[in-house]
Amino acid sequence: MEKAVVTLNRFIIEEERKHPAATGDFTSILHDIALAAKLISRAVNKAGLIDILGGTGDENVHGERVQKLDEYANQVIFNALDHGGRLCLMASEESAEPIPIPKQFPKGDYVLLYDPLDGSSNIDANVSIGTIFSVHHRRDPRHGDGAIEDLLQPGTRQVAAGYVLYGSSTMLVYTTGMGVHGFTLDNSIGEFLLSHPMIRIPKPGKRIYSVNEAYSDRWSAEQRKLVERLKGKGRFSLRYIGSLVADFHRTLLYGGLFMYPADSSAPNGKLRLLYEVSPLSMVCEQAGGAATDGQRRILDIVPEELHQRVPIYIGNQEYVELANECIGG
Ligand code: P6P
Repeated sequence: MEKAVVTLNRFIIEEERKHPAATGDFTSILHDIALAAKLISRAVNKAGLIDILGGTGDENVHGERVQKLDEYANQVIFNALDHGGRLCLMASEESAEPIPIPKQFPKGDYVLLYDPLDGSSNIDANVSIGTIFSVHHRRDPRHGDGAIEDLLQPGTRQVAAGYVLYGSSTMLVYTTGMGVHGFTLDNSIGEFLLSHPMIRIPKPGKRIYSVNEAYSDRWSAEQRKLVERLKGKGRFSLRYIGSLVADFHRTLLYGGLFMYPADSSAPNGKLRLLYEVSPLSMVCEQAGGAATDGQRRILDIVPEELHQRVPIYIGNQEYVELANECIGG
């Protein structure tokens, strides 16, 4: 008998059956995220063929040049999730303010925060890029529109987190707190199929450290000491793609330590807490790894603003603990 082909939908429904409290809301949210991922994957894979490369000339809230695919991905995710009646508010890296659910649609009990297309500066070079998402339950069971406090929640409160990697294949990796599961898009049938059940970060992890060493002149003495200590632990390789989802996915599957530290020009690092670092930290912890800002567990950090940045040390526990020792003192 051939092994059953487990689609994302089948997997989510089977997971939902294990949890009587599950209302099906999350099933619907993940289904809609998967639809958006398929549409973005199609556009990313065609990017070289249609005039969608290059900038729009516009800039996003962070003053970064917005690539056309960024805009497309941002719109696709909003359009896939604005009408399902499960969300009461959204937030995107591409939008300065929270994104309300259009008044003609019902409001639900969850909020979605997302980076629609991270690593977009790599689009023209055909380097893997990704979407990152984080789902929280609204803070209190009032109904109607959500509010900023529904978005500013610590990572420990995430009900789901994950990412989509648009690379040699398109993978969706997510967790709802019961392990990490990876699905690979089979374009011939348009389905995400379970390809990596219960992902665990290898222990011991490969001796890989991942950081942009070009900035070492701007690092603290403690950061420089950490990299020297890592190198001193035996032959390490440096791998840095410069696309967060790709660097994180490699760290999750091979082990190692990914870092985006604070430095003299970026006192809180570059990566955003709510829709980049926090969801990836939940995935990493659920796979047996760890994630800190050099001192605090990422998931414990209570956000103060929507686009807040944090330094990140994420990967094998032993390497993250070494980072805490060096950075946190
Ligand atoms: P740097 C891509 O622009 C990004 O936001 C992340 O995907 C990536 O990890 C980081 O920036 C790379 O930044 O400063 O090393 O070029």
